[in-house]
Amino acid sequence: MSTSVLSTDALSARVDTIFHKAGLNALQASAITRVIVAAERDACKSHGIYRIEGALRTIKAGKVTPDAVPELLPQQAPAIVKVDAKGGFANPAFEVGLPALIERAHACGVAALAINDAVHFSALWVEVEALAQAGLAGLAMCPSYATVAPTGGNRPLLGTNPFAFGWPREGQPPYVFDFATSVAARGEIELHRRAGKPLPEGWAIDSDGKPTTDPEVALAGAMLSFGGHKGSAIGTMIELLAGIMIGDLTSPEALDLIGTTTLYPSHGELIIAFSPQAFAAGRAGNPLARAETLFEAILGQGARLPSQRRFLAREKSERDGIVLTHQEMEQLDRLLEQGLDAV
Ligand code: NDP
Ligand code: PYC
Repeated sequence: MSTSVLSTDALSARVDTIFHKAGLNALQASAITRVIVAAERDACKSHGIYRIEGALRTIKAGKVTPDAVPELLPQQAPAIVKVDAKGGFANPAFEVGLPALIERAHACGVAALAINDAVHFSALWVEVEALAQAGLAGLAMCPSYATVAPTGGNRPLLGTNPFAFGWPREGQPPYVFDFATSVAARGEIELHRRAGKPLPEGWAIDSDGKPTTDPEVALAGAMLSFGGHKGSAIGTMIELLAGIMIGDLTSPEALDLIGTTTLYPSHGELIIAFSPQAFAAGRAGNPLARAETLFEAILGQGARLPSQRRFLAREKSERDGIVLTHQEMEQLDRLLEQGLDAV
């Protein structure tokens, strides 16, 4: 298979140009470029450059506001920061809310950022990593659109509802996990379809509720929650906290609004930041040092930490460049040349 190698800057320039040409303002284009390129750099293919096409389709369909400028809303409660994404992508809204979230979390010990009216398609680890860089532990979560059957059910209702956690570490990358609450992200099913590969068993059911390993059939049927009833309950919690509680759409409502899973859904997101130092104040031991003992014990058994693969991939990409296949390069060239006409 022939491949090309691009630096992070070179890939960013291409992706940013694609989005500028598609009509996004600089704020929207640069924020979604950062998250897509970061995913590609970290070998998170399900949320890397493959996501460009979906973003272009969503722009072309008029389902995202291309010139949105997210607004940090006036503070109504000391530990709640709210950003109105104004119909733009969630990523610039997060960047607008981040400084206030960090400041409030250090001041109050815990604070939350609610993002409303955002179009969402990205990985969440970027956000909890940004909090960890500021010395904060963080949780991030959002609904998606209805594609996952609740355990015991047989039709799409919950979203693939991602859930991410970050914990700061001194002198090394943070402890971060980030996963869909479905067995796999929907992007993984699409990547299997494109590669003509069957799905592993247990990922999905067909429209009659029977198990399937055919990606096409799975996309028309329903995905399954990870860990059965446990993932189903966590997915439901995310609908409650990051949908209903923040006054935004649930996954079934988001699908009803957009009417298709080929465009990106509009909904909210909830990010919670905790100051380990504030919570541990007055108790014995430094929380960050105690966490290291736990991580060492995990590693000591031969297990790996979540994100370890990703940080290694990042190191390699930063050292050697990002490797793209011939097909991926062709696709980038096509999107650069044809813009919205390509989708
Ligand atoms: P994965 O199953 O690929 O990975 C989940 C997490 O588990 C990662 O942090 C991963 O670290 C870690 N992990 C994997 N294997 C091991 C192991 N053996 N030991 C320890 N840790 C391990 O994630 P998903 O496919 O479920 O999700 C991928 C992305 O999709 C996420 O970033 C998520 O935010 C995004 N997503 C976004 C949605 C949206 O609506 N915006 C919806 C659904 C998903 P590592 O990366 O190092 O392998
Ligand atoms: O991969 O499940 C997914 C997904 C849905 C929306 C964005 N990513």
